[in-house]
Amino acid sequence: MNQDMTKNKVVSVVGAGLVGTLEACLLAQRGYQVHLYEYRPDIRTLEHVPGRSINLAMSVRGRTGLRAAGVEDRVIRHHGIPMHGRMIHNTDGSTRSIPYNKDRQCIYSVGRRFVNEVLLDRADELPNITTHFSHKLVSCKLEKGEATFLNTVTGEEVTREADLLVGCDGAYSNVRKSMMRQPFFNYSQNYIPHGYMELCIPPTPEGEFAMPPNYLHIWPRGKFMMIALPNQDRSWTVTLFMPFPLFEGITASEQLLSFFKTYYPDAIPLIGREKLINDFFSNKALPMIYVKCSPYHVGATGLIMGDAAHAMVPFYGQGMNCGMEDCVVLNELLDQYDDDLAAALPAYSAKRNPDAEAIVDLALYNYIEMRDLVNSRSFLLRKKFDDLLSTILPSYWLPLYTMVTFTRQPYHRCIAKKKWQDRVVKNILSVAGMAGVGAGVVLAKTDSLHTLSCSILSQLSTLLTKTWAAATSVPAIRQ
Ligand code: FAD
Ligand code: EGO
Repeated sequence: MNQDMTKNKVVSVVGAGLVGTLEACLLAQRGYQVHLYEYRPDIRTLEHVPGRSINLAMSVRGRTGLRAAGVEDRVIRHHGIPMHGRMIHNTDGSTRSIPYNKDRQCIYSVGRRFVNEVLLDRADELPNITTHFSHKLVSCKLEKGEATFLNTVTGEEVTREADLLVGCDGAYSNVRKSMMRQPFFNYSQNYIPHGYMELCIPPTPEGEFAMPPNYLHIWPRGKFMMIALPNQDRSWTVTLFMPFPLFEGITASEQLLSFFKTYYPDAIPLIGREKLINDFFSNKALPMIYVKCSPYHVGATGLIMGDAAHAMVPFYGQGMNCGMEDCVVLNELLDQYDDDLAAALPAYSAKRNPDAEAIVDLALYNYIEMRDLVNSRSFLLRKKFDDLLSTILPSYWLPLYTMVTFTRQPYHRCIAKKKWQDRVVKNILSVAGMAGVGAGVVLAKTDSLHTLSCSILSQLSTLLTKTWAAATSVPAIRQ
């Protein structure tokens, strides 16, 4: 790291959420003079933080980001609850659990607020970060690194010109909005028909978790689905996903109860009948959006990261993880280019865009898969099938979820490998089919047994050749 290149450079980071605060820390560690601006007041001073999803699933990509800022242990040890597998809830109230894998790998349930606070505390430890809360970005000139903020306490407007302006201002990013005027900037946003609502399972009267705590609980029901992640206070945050018209169709308490009796009977006593009714009708179902755009930079002076660059639907638990990995990738490129922003920013866009779009697609694909898994049995079956193959071929057959969640292989390579796996499975199935036909012929014409076994053998050798060809055509398969 070349502190001479950075110590006189000023960076404005917009948004002190999970990604902005981490990015501010990493830039400050490199020596930049960082100004971190946040629309909200300092969440550490608030009793209740308004906004989305209370807890999140943190996996290896997010942890790598936290480690770079020196706070991985603080977050994981003090605020993380390990989840070693999923627990699937059937409509009859019975449950089945499947561990993530044999090596006791796990994901962690972390409170959004805790993670944000640890990162803000870390930012305070770095003398070259100045935080500005209650500052709302109102406009910016990316090609000059300039941004204007409204101080929502005093009503004053302040403008800062910086060497670099980094937009980490979330899915509805204002920084991104101003990128849209740049030529060759491509952008798309889509809403999905589902909304989500957060409910809560309180601790038992004894102050214990009401369900086994070290699992991600899932109620797969086709078009509706529900999950629950544990909180540090031994409550659970339950997230109900369903199409908006269905949310809107539930207008009376009896309707809600009969819906839950049919699909989530075991959840009624856990949440509590009265609390369920209260919380459901005092909450609002929230929309889910995904965003793709490129490039992520403007010259050597503007950049967007995190949800601002690639908001995704939450069905893979990767939004925060991907955003934190963004910070790691940029850090590596700044190392590589000796903090020459004119070189590092285009390299970042080029490197990160295929991976960010890959996980946006994967999350969407999972949304469709989850929607089609109408019952717990189909969910379990699919997971067992994945596990079987990775037991047979442990070194290079990892289930997609495992690759995405427990490795740092680039997301686009996870997709390439999954496509290769699907081709292999298809070939195996087609050979098995042909063998089946062959067996039929054997029964009919026992005297042609020899011919037939020759034909099966030749099919098998074709399969092996194809599999080998496919394996060697994806260089990523052999790490
Ligand atoms: P944000 O967290 O949105 O932060 C943006 C910040 O910018 C905010 O503090 C905001 O106040 C500030 N801001 C906005 N506009 C302005 C402005 N004009 N001026 C100044 N400041 C501004 N991810 C996971 O990895 N695992 C999960 O399990 C998971 N579950 C999820 C469940 C749900 C229901 C949802 C909706 C998302 C989930 N995510 C999950 C995704 C995760 O929440 C996001 O990817 C992550 O919060 C992105 O961080 P960010 O810092 O880019 O944006
Ligand atoms: C066959 C079976 C194919 C988020 C199952 C694919 C997602 C998908 C929203 C879980 C875990 C963290 C999550 C698994 C699949 C978070 C997650 C999964 C949900 C919903 C979620 C898994 C927050 C998909 N990880 N996951 O395998 O455990 O499998 F159910 Cl609705």
